[in-house]
Amino acid sequence: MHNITVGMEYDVLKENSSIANANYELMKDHGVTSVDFMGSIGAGKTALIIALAERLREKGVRVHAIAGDVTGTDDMDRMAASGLEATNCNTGKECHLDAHMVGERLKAIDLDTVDVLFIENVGNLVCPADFPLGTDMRVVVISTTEGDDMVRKHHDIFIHSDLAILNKMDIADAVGVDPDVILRDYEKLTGGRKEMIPCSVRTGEGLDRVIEALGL
Ligand SMILES: Nc1nc2c(ncn2[C@@H]2O[C@H](COP(=O)(O)OP(=O)(O)O)[C@@H](O)[C@H]2O)c(=O)[nH]1
Ligand SMILES: [Mg+2]
Ligand SMILES: [Zn+2]
Repeated sequence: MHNITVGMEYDVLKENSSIANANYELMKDHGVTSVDFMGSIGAGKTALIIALAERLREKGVRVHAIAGDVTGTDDMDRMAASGLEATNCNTGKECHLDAHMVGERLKAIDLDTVDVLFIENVGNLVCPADFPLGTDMRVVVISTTEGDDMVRKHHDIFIHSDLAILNKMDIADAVGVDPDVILRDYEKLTGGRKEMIPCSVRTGEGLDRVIEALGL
C-alpha cells in the first residue's frame, strides 16, 4: 500500500515539474517575471500583492495577478478594486495551486502586456511547497499573529522558497510575539543564506526592501 502511494506521488510531482518548466519557458518567451506568494490563510498575501503592485505601477511596471483560492472571487475582486489586473483561479477542492492550473490561466492572459506576474497561492503552509508553478521566485509570507513557532513547524516551505516575509510587524506587540525569535529560527534553518524581511503592509514598513529583494 505504502509503495503504491509513494509511486503515485512521484508521478504527480514529476508531471507537475514538467508543466512548471513549460510555464517558465512560456513566461520567459514573453518577458514576464513571475513570483509565487505562498503562506497561511490571513498572513496578508493579497494585501501585500496589492501594495507591491501599487508601488510597481508608479514605476511604470505592468503587473498582473492570479488569485488562487479554493472557491470564490474575493481576492480577485480586492485586487481588481485596487486597479490591479487580476485573473481568478479556483482549485475546487485542492489546497494548493499546481502548474497545470496556472498553465491554463496563462493561456487566458495576454502575456505581452505583462511585465510582472504575481501568483497568490492557496492559503496553506504545507503542500504548495511541493508544487512549483514555474515562477522565477517563490516567496513565503507569514505574519506575527500566527505565533513565534511558524519556522520551527514548517521547515519545508521555508526551504523550498527563495525569500520569506514576516508581515504584520505593526501588531507584533499587541499579540505578544517577539519577531526576533522568528527571524532567528529562520536564520538557523537557512544557515543565513536567505533573507526574511520584517514588513507591515499596514504601515508600509519593509515594502521597498521586498521589491529590491525580488529584483523588481
Ligand atoms: N495590522 C495589519 N493587518 C494586516 C497587515 N497585512 C494584512 N492585514 C490584514 O490581515 C487580514 C488578512 O489579509 P489578507 O491579505 O486577506 O491575507 P491572505 O489570506 O494571506 O491573502 C486583512 O484583514 C488585512 O487587512 C499588516 O501588515 N498589518
Ligand atoms: Mg488572499
Ligand atoms: Zn494541497
